[in-house]
Amino acid sequence: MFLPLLLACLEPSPDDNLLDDTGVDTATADDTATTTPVACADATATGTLSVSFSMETDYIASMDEPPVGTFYGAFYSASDVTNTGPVAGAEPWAQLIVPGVDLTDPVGGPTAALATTDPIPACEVVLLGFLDSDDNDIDAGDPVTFPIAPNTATVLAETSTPFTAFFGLTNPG
Ligand SMILES: [Ca+2]
Ligand SMILES: [Ca+2]
Repeated sequence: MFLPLLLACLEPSPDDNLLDDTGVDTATADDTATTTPVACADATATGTLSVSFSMETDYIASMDEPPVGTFYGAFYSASDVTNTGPVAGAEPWAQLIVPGVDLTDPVGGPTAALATTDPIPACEVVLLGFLDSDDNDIDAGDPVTFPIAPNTATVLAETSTPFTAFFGLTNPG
């Protein structure tokens, strides 16, 4: 019964538009926002993510404290986040706060599944967040999730999908 919903999510990717390219460049900022692979705002079904954590071991070696603490983050529409963070006005679909994240055994993880998100639209999302390894909110040296793969996930309707957040670097400051 979910097939129509899934099909509804399979909107053309930006690359598909090449087939329709008339050679006239009419792209605008608004066009960019409406040619995302999956439009979360249009999704009519929801699913959840079962979240584990992992981290680049080279960055663990550079930290002043063990990579242990509370994770603070949120899932956004993948199309709402750039390398510098959420675009203006972007609202997260689900907050994620997970105490007790411990990436020391095994070093770098992955951990077991430590949390399940609230229901999220069945679409492509990205996780933006940090591990507060020194218990003082976000600051220099805290592990962070860069908002690109593998911190992207496709939420499937009525399904809890495994997802491993990846701290690929530490906050430069
Ligand atoms: Ca901190
Ligand atoms: Ca820190």
